[in-house]
Amino acid sequence: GRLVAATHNKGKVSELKDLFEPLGFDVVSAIELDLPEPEETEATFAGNAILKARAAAEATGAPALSDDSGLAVTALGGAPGIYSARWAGEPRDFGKAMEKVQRELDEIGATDRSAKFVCALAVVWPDGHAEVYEGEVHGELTWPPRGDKGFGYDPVFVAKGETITFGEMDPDRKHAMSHRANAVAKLKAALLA
Ligand code: ITT
Repeated sequence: GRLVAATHNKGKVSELKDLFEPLGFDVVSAIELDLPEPEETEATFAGNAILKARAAAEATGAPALSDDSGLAVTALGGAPGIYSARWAGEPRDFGKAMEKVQRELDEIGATDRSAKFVCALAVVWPDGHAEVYEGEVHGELTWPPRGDKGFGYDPVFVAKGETITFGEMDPDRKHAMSHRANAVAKLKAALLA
């Protein structure tokens, strides 16, 4: 059936299409549908994910899938976290956002460069029922940024056991190990149960 990807982020739309079309869903994005972008007023990834999916489900009458995600840096107390997109300013500049992370780590002389990506995927059905699944991937931050694949903070993130950044990695390989892939696996298990 039809599934609205309740996101305005082109990187996420492309990853969600790659992940859900093989399951037989006809994925159409909030960008294609020209849906308004709701303000993210919740304090958690899961809260914001449900808020975004609910807005799209209500606007379209179709089931909606949203993704709220971000980078949580251990030495920064989990920042930027739910503010990961907002650290890139308006219009979004992730070069600046990555520099801000690096500057803040320098300022506190951090030796711990561990970080994780977190992804909360929410599905809201036309009857209003909501489900949310979270996935994570742990790794280390590198500097300077490397690679032009992926999006967002990918060029500074090296997943545990890897030597290249997500920005240097083939999309298929990222999709097999990412926070989004881990959340998708939980969602798939629930949908197919
Ligand atoms: P929507 O709310 O419309 O979905 P957004 O970009 O504003 O788009 P978020 O509020 O969830 O989405 O912000 C998440 C940010 O975290 C995103 O803009 C990226 O910079 C970063 N991020 C999330 N997943 C990522 C990934 O797989 N690789 C790199 N950065 C990622």
